[in-house]
Amino acid sequence: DKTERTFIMIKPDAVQRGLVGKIICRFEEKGFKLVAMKQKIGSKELFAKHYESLKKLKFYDGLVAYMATSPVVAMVWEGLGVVKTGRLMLGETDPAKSLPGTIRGDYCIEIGRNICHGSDSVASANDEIALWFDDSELCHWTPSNSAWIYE
Ligand code: YYY
Ligand code: MG
Repeated sequence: DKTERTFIMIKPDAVQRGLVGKIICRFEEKGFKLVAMKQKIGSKELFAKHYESLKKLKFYDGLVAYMATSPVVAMVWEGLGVVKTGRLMLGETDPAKSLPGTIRGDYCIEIGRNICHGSDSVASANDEIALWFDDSELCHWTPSNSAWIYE
């Protein structure tokens, strides 16, 4: 339903490259609702948990170290089908396989510098939102344009 939520993170490379506004803009213009947002330098412990499901993979240690080097922007977006649509908007994990028009297809080149994260299922979205945000940080609000986005 319309209250489905996803966790979207603007990674250190995108913050350093000044792409924060452009990435936020994609989700805003689509019509999704911003529920929470913060910039933060995450600890290695936080990223170790965030990427726990990838622990056995060879790039895991480097990924965790890299993500903790510089600020990220963590966000919660809400809307109908936002988990799946959010992933489509991001593109493929490998920017080289991402179509133009997707965020990764338009703004990056290498898999290890793919500028954004998006939850891959409703269950992982809920886990990631709980890892990154307190309930008190999630805004309960009704955008004034809701009736013009949903019929
Ligand atoms: O969900 P998504 O970010 O698209 O990919 P994951 O398979 O969850 O991997 C997380 C993250 O790890 C990916 O965005 C870049 C990095 N990574 C990598 O550096 N090298 C790989 N071969 C695969 C993933
Ligand atoms: Mg993933």
